[in-house]
Amino acid sequence: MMSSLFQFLFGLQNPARRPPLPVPRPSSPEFVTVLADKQVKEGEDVTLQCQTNTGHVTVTWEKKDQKLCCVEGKHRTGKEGSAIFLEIKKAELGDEGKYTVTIQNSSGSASCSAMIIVEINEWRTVQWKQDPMISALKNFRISSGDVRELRFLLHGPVGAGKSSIINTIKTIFEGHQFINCLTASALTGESFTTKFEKFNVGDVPFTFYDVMGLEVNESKGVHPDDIINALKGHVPNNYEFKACTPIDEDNRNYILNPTLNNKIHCLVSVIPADKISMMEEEVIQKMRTIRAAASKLGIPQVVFMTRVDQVCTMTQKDVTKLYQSRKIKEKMTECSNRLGVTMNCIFPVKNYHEETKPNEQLNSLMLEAFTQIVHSADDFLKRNSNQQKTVE
Ligand SMILES: Nc1nc2c(ncn2[C@@H]2O[C@H](COP(=O)(O)OP(=O)(O)OP(=O)(O)O)[C@@H](O)[C@H]2O)c(=O)[nH]1
Ligand SMILES: [Mg+2]
Repeated sequence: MMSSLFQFLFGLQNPARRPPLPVPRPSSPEFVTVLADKQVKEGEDVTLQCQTNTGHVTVTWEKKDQKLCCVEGKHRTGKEGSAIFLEIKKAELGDEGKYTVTIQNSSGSASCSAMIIVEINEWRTVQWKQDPMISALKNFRISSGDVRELRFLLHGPVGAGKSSIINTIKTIFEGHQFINCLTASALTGESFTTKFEKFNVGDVPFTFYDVMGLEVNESKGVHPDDIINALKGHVPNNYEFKACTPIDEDNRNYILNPTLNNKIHCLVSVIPADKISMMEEEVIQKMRTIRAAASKLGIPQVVFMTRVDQVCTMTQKDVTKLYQSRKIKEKMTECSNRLGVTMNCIFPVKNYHEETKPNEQLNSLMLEAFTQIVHSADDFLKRNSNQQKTVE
C-alpha cells in the first residue's frame, strides 16, 4: 500500500515516466521595425538596428547576399531583448552595400534589408552660391578686343544632354526656364539636333553651338570631320549636317578664310554618366579623333559629365553631395580612362530636365563648370592674339 502510494507519488515526480507535455511553440518571428538605409561618412561608425516581436529567435546577417564574415574590432552583432543590431566601426568603402538580417525560430523566419552608403571625404569643393559666379560672368570682359563672343561647341553621343546644357545655362542667365533648345526623349536612338545651331546666352558674350550627336553607324549622326570643320571655323550657322558627306569647299556656304570670330574657342565633350559603360567603342573613337584634332589646333577641351542624378541616389536627393559620392568618382574615372582625359578636366553637371523651379545648387554646379570653360576659351584667345602679334 505504502509502496504503491510511493510509486504513485514518485511516478508523478519522475518526468521520464510522464507522457511528454507539448512544448509551446514560440510566436512566428516578425519585424516590429525594420532596418533603415544609412549614409555614413568614411571613418565614422554606423549601426543598423531593428525590433522583433519576440526575443526567441536566432539571428543571421548577410552582406551583399553572402553570410557576413564578422571581423573582430570591425563588426559587432547583438540582441538585447527584442532589439537586434549590427555595428560597423570606422566605415570604409568596402563596407558599402546591402545588409540583410534574418530572424528564425521553430515557427518560421523573416528577413529585412537596408543599404549602407559610405560617403567619401569631399575631394573637390564647389561654391554653392550662384550670385557671385553670375555677377563675375556678367562682368567678364574678353581679353582679345577683336573677338565679339566666346564660342563653345558641345559634342558627344546622341542623347548625352548637349541641348539640355544650353537650356540650363540659358535658364540661369535669362532668369526663366528655357526650353527652346529642343531636347530629345532619352529613349530615342537618333539625334534630335541636326543643325549647327547657335545659341546666345542672355546679354553675356558667350555663344554655344549645338551639334548633331555622334553615332556608331557611318551613315548616321554627325561626321567627325564636320565637327573638326566647325572647330576650324568653316561651318556656317544653321548648316544642316549630312551624315556621310562632311562640308567642303564646294559648298557655297563653306567659310573659306575663317577668323577667330568663326572658330571655336573651347570644345566641350558631353558624356552621360549613366551610359558611359555602354557607349560603343566606335563612338568613343570618334570623340578621341575630334579631341586629337582640337589638341592639334590648340583648342582647350573639357568634359561635362551629365545625368549624374541617374547614377547616384545620394546625388539625386542632394546635388551638394556629388563630390562625396563614390559612384560619381567611379564614373569620372571611367570617363577619364575611356576618353583619355585627366580627372581635373571632367566636370559632373546636372541639367534641368523635370524641375520647373529654379534650383540654386544645380545652377552653382553648372556655373562652376561654365566659369572654367570661359577662362579656358579666353586663354585660347590670348594665346592666339599673341601668336598673331608675333607673326606681325
Ligand atoms: N536625369 C537627367 N536627365 C537629363 C540630364 N540632362 C539631359 N537629360 C535628359 O536626357 C535626354 C537627352 O537630352 P538632350 O539634351 O536632348 O541630349 P542631346 O545630347 O542634345 O541629344 P541629341 O541632340 O539627340 O544628340 C532628355 O530627355 C533630357 O531631359 C540630366 O542631367 N539628368
Ligand atoms: Mg540635342
